[in-house]
Amino acid sequence: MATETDTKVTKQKSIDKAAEELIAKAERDSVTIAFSRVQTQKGCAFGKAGTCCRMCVMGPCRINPKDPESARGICGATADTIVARNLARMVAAGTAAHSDHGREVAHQLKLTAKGELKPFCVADKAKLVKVAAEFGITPEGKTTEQLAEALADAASAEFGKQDGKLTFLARAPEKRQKLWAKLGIEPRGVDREVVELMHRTAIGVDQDYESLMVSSLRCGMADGWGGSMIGTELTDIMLGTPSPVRTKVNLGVLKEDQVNVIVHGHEPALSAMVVQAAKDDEMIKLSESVGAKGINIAGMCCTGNEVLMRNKVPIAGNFLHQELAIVTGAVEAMVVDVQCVMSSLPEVAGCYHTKIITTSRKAKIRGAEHIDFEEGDAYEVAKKILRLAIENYKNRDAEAVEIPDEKMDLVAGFSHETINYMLGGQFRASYRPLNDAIMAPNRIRGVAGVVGCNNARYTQDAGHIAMVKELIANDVLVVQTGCGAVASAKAGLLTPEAIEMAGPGLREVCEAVGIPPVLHAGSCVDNSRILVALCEMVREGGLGEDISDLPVAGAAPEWMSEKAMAIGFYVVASGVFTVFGPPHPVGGGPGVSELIFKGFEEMTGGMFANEEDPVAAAHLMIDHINKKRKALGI
Ligand code: SF4
Ligand code: MSK
Repeated sequence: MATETDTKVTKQKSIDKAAEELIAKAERDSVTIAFSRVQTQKGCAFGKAGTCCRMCVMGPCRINPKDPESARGICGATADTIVARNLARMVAAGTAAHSDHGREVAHQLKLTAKGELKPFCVADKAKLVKVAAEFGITPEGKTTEQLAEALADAASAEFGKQDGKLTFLARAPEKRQKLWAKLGIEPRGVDREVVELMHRTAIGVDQDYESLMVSSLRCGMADGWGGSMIGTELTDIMLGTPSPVRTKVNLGVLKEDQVNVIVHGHEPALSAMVVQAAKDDEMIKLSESVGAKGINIAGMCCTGNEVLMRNKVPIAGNFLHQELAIVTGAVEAMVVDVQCVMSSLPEVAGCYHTKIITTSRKAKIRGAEHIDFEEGDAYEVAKKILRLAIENYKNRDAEAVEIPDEKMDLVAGFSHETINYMLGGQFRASYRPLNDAIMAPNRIRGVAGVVGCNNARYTQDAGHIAMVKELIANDVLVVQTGCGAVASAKAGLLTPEAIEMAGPGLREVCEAVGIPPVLHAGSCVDNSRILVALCEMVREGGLGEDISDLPVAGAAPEWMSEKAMAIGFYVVASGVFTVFGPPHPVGGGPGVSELIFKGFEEMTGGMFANEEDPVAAAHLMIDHINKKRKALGI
């Protein structure tokens, strides 16, 4: 049996002209980047099918279903057990990542409340009061800081809780909550679900693939309704709840005559401070003293999405743009925190003059400079980072600079609260107009969440753009987060002008309300905003009693991260049909495949599908939306 997959690496590397230009420059500069490494990393057929087990050192065991002699691992594990364990570990890792992010935000809110993380303060007091109430904490007799500290403690306790259930589950429709209770997938505490799933997947523990998959649903729920939701809500309280902003996207936002600093990763607190410090007179003067005309901050990946929505900072790109930004030769510093930061950055930076600065104790990279950001004076840490970048400006080789001309306008910042206000107005905020537009014939057919990453094995952004265009042309309102949102932004789909590409019904509504047909709702953890929006749609009435009744669907057309798998599991557990582009690594487990692609629907009302062709995938979503419309009699 072949050990290499037949995974084709698509010939066209990106549909983004800026990427094409810089991929060519990297080649000329003899710099190895993901777009070149993917040509030599062929992958493994067993890994792709999910049938390689490394849970103990008697292995690795690889299951070849066509060969009876290798139908089981040494311990007797079947293909389905191995496939389920591997998939479950992806969910556990993805949940851990989002949730440790959420935990960090809770910790930062507590430090802020105690005045130990300067100069942060509570930015959204109204949201603080509202979220605190959900934890049973009243503002009476408390200062804003005391209330914030009490909420931070309560939110932190959600991670270590051993019994009961997560507080935010109460946001879901009653029918959904009852179903979760019946299925036994209400997460007790975030950490408990991750630890238990890791335990279950160790050699000789849970060997029943169905039991493993149900536990994975519960663990995923701990992400979406736990860690991620805490991350989103507490970040809003600390840094401000996003509202629509208009700015620019793509590598053309870098400036030839300024000190360029890119903030990259997922946790935005320090980056927000870097943005603020870049406006400091002292820093501007310092940049002028080295011959620059100021400091230009640009975002990347989800830290980029966060500072884009709250600070109107232009965003230089999505996941596969991170190395390309360095290849421009115009970036003085790339400041990274956690997640989706390529290990290759110091090596690529070594070919130019860029400084890679890690800032989280949890995420260090050999060859990068580390500046710790944990507590104390964040503003001083931000200034220290900027000083390094400014000093580095003199090392820029003007000959090596090539900034693509590509940049596009975008509107971002559609938090659940904003959608509410925009649809219903400041004084009668409501989802009623959205529900009415869905219930009316020939207006909005339904809503799709198109989220997730870039994947170097697929043409960058092609899946996102083809899918989103097909959906809006068929009157489906699209909500996006993460790198998918950035892909659409680069293609001009996040502008009000994109209504030209929308079907007549969607176009009419977007024109009336003044929104683009594709809404940027934030970063990866902000998929929790989509959950809240779905709950509101049910609560508003007329579209059924549960999330699974809604004419909605989800997709991750270019996913690659374990976090995307965790998101998929909580979205399906919440009752939403979800299509992944790159296939789930379950091809070697017929039982697991049958369960996640069919059986889950009977259990949760949601299920997975795989479809690599983005237009065909869009039609799976549209068919599902039509099915739900029919069931609702609309
Ligand atoms: Fe092989 Fe079983 Fe060990 Fe996995 S747990 S490596 S299947 S012996
Ligand atoms: S950054 S998880 S590549 S969306 Fe959130 Fe992008 Fe995927 Fe990372």
